[in-house]
Amino acid sequence: MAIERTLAILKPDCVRKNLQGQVIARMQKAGFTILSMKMVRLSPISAGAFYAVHKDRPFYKGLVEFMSSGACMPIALEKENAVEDFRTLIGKTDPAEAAPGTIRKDFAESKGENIVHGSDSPDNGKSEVAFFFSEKELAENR
Ligand code: IDP
Ligand code: MG
Repeated sequence: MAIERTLAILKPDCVRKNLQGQVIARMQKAGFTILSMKMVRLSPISAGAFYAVHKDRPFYKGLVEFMSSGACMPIALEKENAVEDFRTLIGKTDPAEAAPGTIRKDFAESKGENIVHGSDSPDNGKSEVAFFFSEKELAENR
C-alpha cells in the first residue's frame, strides 16, 4: 500500500467543545503521522473555496457559514492508505449512521456539525493539504 497524505480539519464545533486533544489522540493511536497543523479562522470566501465542489448543493450556504463561524484546525496527516483509513476512523458524514467507536459517532451533533473533515481520495488529499500548507512546512517536519 502506498504512503498517502490526507487532510483533516478539526471543525469549529470540535474547537468550541475543546475536543481537539481527544480527536488528535485518536489519530495518533490509529498510526497517523502529523506532518503539520495550525489554527485558522476561515473567511466565508476561503471556506467557500475549500468546499467549492459542493457549491450547488442545498447545504452549501450553511456549510460555509458553519466553517467560518469560529477557529478550525487543519492537520496534514501521512500514513499508508491514509485516505481510506482516516475515513474509517471518522465514520460516515451523518453521525447517526456512523459506526460505533468512530470520531463522528462519539462526538458529532449532526450531519452538518460533524467535528472533523477528511479528504475523500488520494488526489484530493494532496490538493487539500496544499490548500493549507506549503511543501516547505510539511517537509521540514518529517
Ligand atoms: P464528508 O465530510 O463526509 O466527506 P461531504 O458529502 O463531502 O461529507 O460533505 C461535506 C460536509 O458538508 C459534511 O462533512 C457536512 O459538514 C456538510 N454536509 C454534507 N451533507 C450535508 C447535509 O445533508 N446537511 C447538512 N450538512 C451537510
Ligand atoms: Mg467530503
